[in-house]
Amino acid sequence: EEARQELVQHVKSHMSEKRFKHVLGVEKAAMQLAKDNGVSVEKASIAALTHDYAKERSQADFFAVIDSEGLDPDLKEWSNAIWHGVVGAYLVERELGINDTDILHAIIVHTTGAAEMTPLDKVIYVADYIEPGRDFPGVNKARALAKENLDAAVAYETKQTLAFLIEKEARIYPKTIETYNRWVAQKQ
Ligand code: DGI
Ligand code: FE
Ligand code: FE
Ligand code: FE
Repeated sequence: EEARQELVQHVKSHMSEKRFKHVLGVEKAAMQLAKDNGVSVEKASIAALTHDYAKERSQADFFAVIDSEGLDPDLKEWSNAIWHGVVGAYLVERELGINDTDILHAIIVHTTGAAEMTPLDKVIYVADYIEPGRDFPGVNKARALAKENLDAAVAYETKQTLAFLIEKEARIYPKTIETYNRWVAQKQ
């Protein structure tokens, strides 16, 4: 479709060839997961195409958005890994003219997940992890889980990501822990 082609070209112009390939892979995975889970395939396509739109932007660009949108100043203590979704969604809205709050929310939570996730949020969160270009230990297990149960895939991805971050002694964004507590941890 014409609108999609225009969006694809705009997104492509803002990133490396490698990242653009990843974005197209996420779109493919997201459209399938959307279809399987009764989620809007069109929203899944748009959210997937734009989820990493801001990944190659400068710290100054993110700080300007944090200030102008009145976002939590503590965000400045984090890094691109957190900013490109949480803050990047505002750049998607401004620069790509995407106003759909379901899509923008899926972009905001695509890296960390959230305690409250809509089916579209889950589709993008999981598609980002299992897209065809991903190759890491556990990706095939994640793909198999995603085929049978989206929530199980959310839980697996969350646990693996947290374990990976802890292994390299990275700082854990509080929302990542909230995601773990909601989707992985058992009350005991
Ligand atoms: O943008 P992508 O590489 O496609 O994927 P992503 O947005 O899911 O993740 C980007 C990176 O963010 C990935 O290496 C894991 C990392 N990340 C996720 N949660 C946290 C985090 N990094 C830190 N420091 N803290 C987190 O809580
Ligand atoms: Fe642009
Ligand atoms: Fe991302
Ligand atoms: Fe991504």
